[in-house]
Amino acid sequence: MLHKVLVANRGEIAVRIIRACRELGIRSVAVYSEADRDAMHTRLADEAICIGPAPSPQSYLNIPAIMSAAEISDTDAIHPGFGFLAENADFAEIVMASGITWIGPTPASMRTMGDKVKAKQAMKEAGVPLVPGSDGAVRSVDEARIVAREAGYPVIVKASAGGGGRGMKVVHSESGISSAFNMCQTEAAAAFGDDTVFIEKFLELPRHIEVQVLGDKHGNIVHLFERECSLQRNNQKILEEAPSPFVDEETRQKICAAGVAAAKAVDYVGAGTIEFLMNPDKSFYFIEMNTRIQVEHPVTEWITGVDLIEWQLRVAAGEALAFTQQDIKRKGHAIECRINAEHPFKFTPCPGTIELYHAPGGRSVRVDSAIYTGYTIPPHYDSMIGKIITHARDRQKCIRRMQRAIDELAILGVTTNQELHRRLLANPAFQQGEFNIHFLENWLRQLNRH
Ligand code: MV4
Repeated sequence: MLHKVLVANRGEIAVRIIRACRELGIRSVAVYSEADRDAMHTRLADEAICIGPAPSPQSYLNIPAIMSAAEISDTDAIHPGFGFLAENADFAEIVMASGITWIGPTPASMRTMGDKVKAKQAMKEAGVPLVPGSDGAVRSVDEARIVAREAGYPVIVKASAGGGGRGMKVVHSESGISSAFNMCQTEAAAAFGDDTVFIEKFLELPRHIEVQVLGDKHGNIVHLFERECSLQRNNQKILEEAPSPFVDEETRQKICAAGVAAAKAVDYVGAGTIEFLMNPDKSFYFIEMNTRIQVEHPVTEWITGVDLIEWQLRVAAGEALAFTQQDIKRKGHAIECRINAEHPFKFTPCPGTIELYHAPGGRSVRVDSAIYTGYTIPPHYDSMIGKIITHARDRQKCIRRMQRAIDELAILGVTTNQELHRRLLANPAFQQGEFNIHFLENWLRQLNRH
């Protein structure tokens, strides 16, 4: 097994990884910026090394500083968490070239999935359903016009190097195709240094459903069912759950098999997520794969009993999965509410000092956070300061449990989105499971009008 893991991240995910290491008897090394001297991950790790000033390009994205910290601490593996360097294949390669174990997939898997045109080609060959549209890159306005007419409007023009909602343009009729194509190409070149774009039919009322997969270095790959991630705003998820209230057993079997096929197509190692869009008729299509652990992994951990961070560490060390697909059973329902230090309805960030923090507890309530009374949230990073996760036998009980957990939560000194969660959990459409990726934004527009 691994002896010492450097955690190249901060916040609640760094704490989550440090805790997993401690339970496995692995020493942990935190790296921190000058703004994170008093951060929980800095305090909780066995060792902590300052890697630079507050701005992330000079600290959490500073590869030479992180590699120096790995060297002086005699680290034998690096866990990137999510965000920052987690999906940077060059970083993974540098780590491995230094004789350090990379806790994640191969750089080749990361590169294929990071390039959406390449990813879609691999998925096509693997028989994973794709959104109708261009077969690969679209190179000219004339080609764009032909492809869009064939797919039927509305269409969406996407940057191949984009993802997570960056570099996309929706086009409603042929009059808009040339400017959308040109803008998307120009913006992609500027933002990603790659002007490759492709076109898909724009799905108007889809849900965002994703499949968790886990692979080892011996060719074994399993899925851990799906998560419902439609409740988002500006491509930031607010509340996630597992299983999806919309997915029936037959559809579940199909979408999870598609997730495994997608992972197998790139010989996937570690924890990964295949994102799909699902239409109201339950047809579903691959959109992208995230080659990292995700924020919402706890809901999957709770319905399956599998510790995903533990298995990231084990498979990185070369262990084979100790279970097969048939061993993984789904039990009950789990919901996660992301707690952000921001205005609950305007979404402006609210950094500052937490004067009082009281976490909810009790039966089947989990809190993953990196805050404490007296902690000052720095303004330099993400506004997500923690997550509350609840589990129960069924969705209704799980919602009730989350309502009582949100009511117990007390954070004074900074404004959080606690009130947004209270309102959302009480919403009849949410309670009925009747929503798609546009629901939250439409509902907020209504709320803000009154
Ligand atoms: C789409 C789509 C509709 N049709 N593709 C946004 C994030 C990136 N992962 C892909 N995205 C979308 N791709 C087609 N063909 C709508 C979105 C989309 C979206 C997807 C998932 C979750 C939230 C979203 C919010 C806006 C748009």
